[in-house]
Amino acid sequence: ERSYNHREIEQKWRKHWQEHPVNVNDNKKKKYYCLDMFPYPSGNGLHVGHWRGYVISDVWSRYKMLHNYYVIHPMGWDAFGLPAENYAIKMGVHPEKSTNENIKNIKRQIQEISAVYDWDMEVNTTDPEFYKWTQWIFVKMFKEGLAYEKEMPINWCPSCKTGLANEEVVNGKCERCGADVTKKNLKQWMLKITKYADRLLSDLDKLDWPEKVKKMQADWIGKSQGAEVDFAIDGTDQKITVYTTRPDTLHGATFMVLAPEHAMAKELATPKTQEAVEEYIYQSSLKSSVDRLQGKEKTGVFTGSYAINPLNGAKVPIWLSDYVLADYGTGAIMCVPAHDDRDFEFAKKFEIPIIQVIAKDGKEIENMTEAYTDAVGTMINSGEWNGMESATLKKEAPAMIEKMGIGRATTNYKLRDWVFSRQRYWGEPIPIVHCPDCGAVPVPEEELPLLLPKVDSYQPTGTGESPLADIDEWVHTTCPCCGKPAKRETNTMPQWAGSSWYFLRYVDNKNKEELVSKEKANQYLPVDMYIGGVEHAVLHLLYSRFYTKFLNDIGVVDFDEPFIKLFNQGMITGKNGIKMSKSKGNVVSPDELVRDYGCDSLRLYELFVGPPELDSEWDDRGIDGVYRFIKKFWNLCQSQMDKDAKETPELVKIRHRLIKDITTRLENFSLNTVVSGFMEYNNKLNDIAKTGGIDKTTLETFVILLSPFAPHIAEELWSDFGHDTSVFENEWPTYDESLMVDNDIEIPVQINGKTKGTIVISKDASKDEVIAKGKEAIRDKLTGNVIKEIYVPGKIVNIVMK
Ligand code: ANZ
Ligand code: ZN
Repeated sequence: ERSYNHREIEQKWRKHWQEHPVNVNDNKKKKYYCLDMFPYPSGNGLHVGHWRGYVISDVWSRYKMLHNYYVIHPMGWDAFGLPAENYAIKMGVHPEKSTNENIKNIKRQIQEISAVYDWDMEVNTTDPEFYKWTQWIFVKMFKEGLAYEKEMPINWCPSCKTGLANEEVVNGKCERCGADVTKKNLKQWMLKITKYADRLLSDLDKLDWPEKVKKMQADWIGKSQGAEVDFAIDGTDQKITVYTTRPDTLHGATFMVLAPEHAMAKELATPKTQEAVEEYIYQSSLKSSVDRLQGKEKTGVFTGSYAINPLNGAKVPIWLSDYVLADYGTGAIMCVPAHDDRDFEFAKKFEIPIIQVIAKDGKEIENMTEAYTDAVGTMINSGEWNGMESATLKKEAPAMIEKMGIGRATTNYKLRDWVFSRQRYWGEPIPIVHCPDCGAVPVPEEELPLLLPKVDSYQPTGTGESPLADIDEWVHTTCPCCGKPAKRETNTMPQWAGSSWYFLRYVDNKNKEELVSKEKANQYLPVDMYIGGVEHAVLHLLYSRFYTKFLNDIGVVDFDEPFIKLFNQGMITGKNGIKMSKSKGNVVSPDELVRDYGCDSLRLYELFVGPPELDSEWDDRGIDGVYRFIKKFWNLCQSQMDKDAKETPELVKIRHRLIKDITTRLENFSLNTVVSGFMEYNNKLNDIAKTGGIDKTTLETFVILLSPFAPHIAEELWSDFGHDTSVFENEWPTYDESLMVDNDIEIPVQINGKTKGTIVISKDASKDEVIAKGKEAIRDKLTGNVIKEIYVPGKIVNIVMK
């Protein structure tokens, strides 16, 4: 009998699979596209947390292979962007060099997982042959009017010295470095993702994604329905339009608030208020939008002007306050302190009247201590609307307002257009030339890629210009349109650009003519299963859906959703649930674990640590248990291999139960319980083996079931069982419920009424069979003369002795 030597076996099979790939496209099989969120090749290498997602996706891929699919399972590198650039600056090496070194190291580490990645499909977002198409998509968007320039206050990270998308600002801080985000006025390239807001929202219904993620996307898109209402400015012929989702409360509007950035904010000031108004506008410009929304105490300034409520003619003061955002709705609101929390707080602080217009139980509240925000109750203090139900009115008011000519029904989205420029070096140059005569002109498609010039100084400038602006010979060019001297755009694209479409490129990564051929796209896409961390629930997944819809619209692909099914794995954390990171000093590298226990054990342990969708704490010591299981199963197989034991009804039953348990748990992605299931059944079989033999079919079935999880040992045992094919050429075993029912009963065996043992036997066994088996079980205790053998059917065997 051979003992288990993981190093030898794993080396042997890795080499073998390289020479004889197990996942081959014979053009007859159905396709299955199982995609990992591709890694960012940072300098720290992989830790056991990164392994988790890759093991899950590989198990799933191999499981699909065993269902006779050709599995598209590619891997690549998302290598442009801030983290790579910051790392390069810290280490004092050029980002291209450090990125390539990091890729090499991480690729080696990923190969240790022994996943069935098809490295011929590899892509790298910083490869000119790849980013040519990232730029091409931008040019197409520009031509379709979806990419445009706009001067606007953007989120600015003073530490990373670059602009950030809204999505990259978390609680007012830079998602990358944690610095407080401020505002800066810059001319930006924008992508009109808002044009797709409705489709991005309604098509969520088509997706087999976790509900939680769909909800996060829906909330981010933030569709709301209401009305715009026009208020005249007292004493002028101008008007201010507000956006409200509660037009039913129009009679209760006792003041109006404009965002400090509102175009009319300054004009509304009177000589008396001018100084205070300008100071307030300046102070607000220093705050980020999140700070403003979460600001603890309301601040504001009275402009000195009044607006006229178009419904009842009431004269209401116009204030400025930073709780109103300039870029949502119309940047101006009518304030109903009785029914809105923020307005209530503001009115209390600045002593503005509060008029209740919805009565909950028909009664007016004497002294309101908080706003009543439900649209439930009867209208009061509302002129002709008195007595109506507020919920009904809320729905009908927009149309009524439109009829009266004082406003119109509108829909608003929280989703903003995507700020697409970064003032940094390490990204795809935006392929635009600025011509004094022709304006912004795209680089001709046949001239792409527009290469990122090699420079020595790639540190951020902090001026709001990218380091590319310093390269004169690059910046100065001629206009593709009129040929006159012109300047290149010097901003680069955000990190998300390449990852928004990379999954399309894998299947046709060497195509020089097209981003992806129609034929390949239709053959292999969309992605059937996408596996990655939940931290990408909004950003990356929303951008990818937007890009796919755009490419569908311009005829590049025939589908409009990229990822049919999504699985989000939880994080592996260090002790006490702390995220693994170099700075916390709690990073566990897979390298030593693979060396000491083997890839198969680490793969199983990655799954065993906990439910895959939840965060799980890592404890190195636990891997021992998995290793023991593998060795025990190995030894069982080795000891039974040449025995040629017959299958018994009990073994058939166990086999079918094993198949069912593993299959249903795997289908439910309950991968940790798959592993515990293997352990449980392994123990059962070992117990049986103590007194009898295990038939080959049962052991081979176990090996096939184990193969997606621990591929090396499965391959080795499969070959030990005498096969010269790969274990992955099998079909996933199926089970038969009827063979799983319990036909066996347990019967105590007694001598003179005292239990001496038990037997397990078919409930249909005859009296003679039962008694023979019973006597056999207590043979060494049958020392006297047997005078009587009693069998109470299904209950008891009693041997009477003298
Ligand atoms: C009057 C009113 C009365 C409101 C009431 C609410 C309750 P969502 O669902 O988020 O779309 N609002 C509109 N534009 C705003 C802006 N630029 N900044 C901050 N707040 C703004 O909410 C829309 C509601 O948020 C609008 O309805 C408006 O206040 C406010 F009892 O108008 B409401
Ligand atoms: Zn020109």
